Amino acid sequence: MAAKVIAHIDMDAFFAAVEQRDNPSLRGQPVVIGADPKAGRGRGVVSTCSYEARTYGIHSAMPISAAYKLCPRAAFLPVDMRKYAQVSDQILKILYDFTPDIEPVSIDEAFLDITGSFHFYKTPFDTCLKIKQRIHSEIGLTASVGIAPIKMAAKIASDLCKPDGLLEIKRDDLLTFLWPLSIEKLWGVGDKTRKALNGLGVYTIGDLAHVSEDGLRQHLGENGRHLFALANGIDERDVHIEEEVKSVSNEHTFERDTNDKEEIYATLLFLSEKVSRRLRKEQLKGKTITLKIRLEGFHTFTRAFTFLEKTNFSDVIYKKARELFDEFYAPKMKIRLLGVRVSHFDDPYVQESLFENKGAQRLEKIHRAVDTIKDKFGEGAIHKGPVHKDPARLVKS
Ligand code: TTP
Ligand code: MG
Repeated sequence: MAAKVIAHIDMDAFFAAVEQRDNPSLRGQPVVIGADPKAGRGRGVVSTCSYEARTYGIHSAMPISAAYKLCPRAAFLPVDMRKYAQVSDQILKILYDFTPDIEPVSIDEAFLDITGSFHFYKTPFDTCLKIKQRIHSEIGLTASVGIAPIKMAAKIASDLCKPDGLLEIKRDDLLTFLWPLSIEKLWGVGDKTRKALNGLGVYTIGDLAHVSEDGLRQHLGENGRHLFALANGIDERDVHIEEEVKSVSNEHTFERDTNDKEEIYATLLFLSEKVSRRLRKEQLKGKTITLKIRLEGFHTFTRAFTFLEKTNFSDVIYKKARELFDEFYAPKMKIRLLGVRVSHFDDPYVQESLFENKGAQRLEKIHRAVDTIKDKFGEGAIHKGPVHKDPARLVKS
């Protein structure tokens, strides 16, 4: 198996760092992002906090009231997801300048397979230094980066060098790096497995690498074999890149065949929004919109339109889908199923900024912010235009 070079990048105190960037008076101060503390009686938890606040013992997921007790003078700020999602997108754009082989893991974290691209910047270390520098100069934030031949070690490395760190584990040093670490650092070792392993006298990754594989399998089953491989520096998981998508579509079958225009338009809007959101998630834009209409009796028709420019905006998709429907529809037709599809993509990694005007970029940001809210609070959180009478019926068919 050819040696891989994997980088794991994770932003430092992400939400808090964005707030400190945007408000200089917060820099160097304890900052807690999360629920409202209401003089120590607030409910809810800490999302994250600045490194200054961490010296007081405050950490993510702690009750906000406990954080307040530890440091009442800290600045307590609400979560501004819209802003953080925008910053996250900007960071991702920088990463795509270095390689298309990216697996975003969370809002502030991604794996990069730089095996085939690091030579542009001489070494993996220089490549990741450049990434850190660009994030710092263009976004105004610090990131920590781990480099290793396997994903797990890259993630451990980025964690160990925080904040603002860069740590490379070379193939020859991989086991020397891993073996002194506690087994909790291994992926897939939770509390239960840790206790089971401790019972076998296994405390470090090195201990695990030296027990018998068969014995481990007896105690832990298939997971035992997997952990044994990890402890020996073998992790076959590649950076997971989305497979090429040829089209993005969504369909809805009505419970009863309908000719109610209001219901039909609301369904088209719902389908357009879902397709639009999927497209943005996959970083895709398409030129062709296809409307699928099935009438009572299962006769199915499609109507398509190709734009001059690619889009992933729900309003554009909806408007065209509705036009196509109106052109097709004749009185007395009863509709059984509707589908909206967008296709005709180019290379998703081709930067489009040269062709896009500022207005389109702004619109895209707004769409992404809405996506984030829907991801967090569900499909019903935000509606544009007509609201379907009974959204519960509109679950994807
Ligand atoms: P993390 O990367 O885990 O934390 P962090 O970036 O704040 O700090 P570190 O320097 O240790 O990486 O999470 C990224 C963001 O996700 C974090 O800024 C806030 C959010 N988050 C929550 O909302 N709740 C949580 O429990 C955690 C862990 C994170
Ligand atoms: Mg982070």
